[in-house]
Amino acid sequence: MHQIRYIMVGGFLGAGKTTTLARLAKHYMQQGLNVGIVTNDQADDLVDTNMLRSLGFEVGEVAGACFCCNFDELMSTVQQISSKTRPDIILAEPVGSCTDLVATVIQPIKQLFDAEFVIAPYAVILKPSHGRRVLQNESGTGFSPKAAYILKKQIEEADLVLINRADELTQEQATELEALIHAHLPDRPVLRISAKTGDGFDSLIEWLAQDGDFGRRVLDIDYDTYADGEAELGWLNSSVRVVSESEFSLDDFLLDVVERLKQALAEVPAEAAHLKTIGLWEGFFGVANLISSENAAELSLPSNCQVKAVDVIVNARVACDPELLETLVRKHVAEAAAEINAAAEFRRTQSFKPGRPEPTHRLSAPA
Ligand SMILES: Nc1nc2c(ncn2[C@@H]2O[C@H](COP(=O)(O)OP(=O)(O)O)[C@@H](O)[C@H]2O)c(=O)[nH]1
Ligand SMILES: [Mg+2]
Repeated sequence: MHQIRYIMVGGFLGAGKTTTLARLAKHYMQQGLNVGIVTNDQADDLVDTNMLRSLGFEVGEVAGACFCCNFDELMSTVQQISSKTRPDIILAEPVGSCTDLVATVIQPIKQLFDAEFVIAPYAVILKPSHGRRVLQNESGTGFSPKAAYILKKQIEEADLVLINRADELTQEQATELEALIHAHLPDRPVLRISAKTGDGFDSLIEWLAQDGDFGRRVLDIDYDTYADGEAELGWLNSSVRVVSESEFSLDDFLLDVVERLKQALAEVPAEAAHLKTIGLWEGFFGVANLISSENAAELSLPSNCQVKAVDVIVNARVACDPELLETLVRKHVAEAAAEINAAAEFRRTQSFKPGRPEPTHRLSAPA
């Protein structure tokens, strides 16, 4: 029977999951394999889905609840992809504030859909900026201890921990991060990668190709702490049409939105876990990101195009009240638009605190 290799890559908000999956998808497709990607969020209008589709990948989306709480939809989304492309590989990106995915996603796939899937090693990305501060138990991480608990639990259930953004780290910084991981998780395999440059991907691909009994590290986890930690994040997904009388640079506009929000959040202060925006118009697209207060706003995928109108999606996950987040997003998108003599029409905005995770399944005895 044709079996699908299920590769899920976890990690905190802004760790580099989507960038990693896009690079892996490209690699597997170049090998002649059929690949489907499944994205996930608590609400609709995902930057990730739009970006991955714009890059030409086959993407299914589970929106409205995380994989663990909407397991059946994860499986039906995989089935939909299967009916179109007969995938050899499914790449899945869970929500960056989720953990306990071994017990609630991997083990249910293994135990309920054993004949259809092969489970690859579960790799979890450590985000250097927040990761270092959390693992050092530093105060002033921008997150409460409960939100920090989630980041720690995420790497605890990994078969393989990935230190991403190796392109930005000195040898010393990478060694320090590795030592911090090993202080928490002695003997856990750690790999340094850069999803941006592709460094370390040969080893990652070798790792992911292994057959074996992976995805078995079921967590001992306190769901009250986990739920409280998640609920401390303000979540916002907005879609906005921006129209001007004259042409403007799409890339400058996207970067301006993120820079204005970075500054506004620093004034509150409120720590951004991940703030991203995509602008789409007539097949062109650009993406801008902010992943922490200590990183610069960056144009991660330039469109290199001038437009008079653009559909913009903003996804923000910030340690603050969702109403405040919505106020700031509306204000600064409107101001960035006014700067280029454009009008911003907010079409749909969802802002909220994530609800308590209530997994569909929780299988604590590994198969
Ligand atoms: N410099 C650098 N930037 C990266 C790397 N991986 C991801 N990024 C950037 O980090 C931001 C968040 O990445 P993304 O893949 O969206 O993170 P996700 O939230 O985990 O899916 C984007 O701006 C990426 O371009 C990397 O290895 N090096
Ligand atoms: Mg992502």
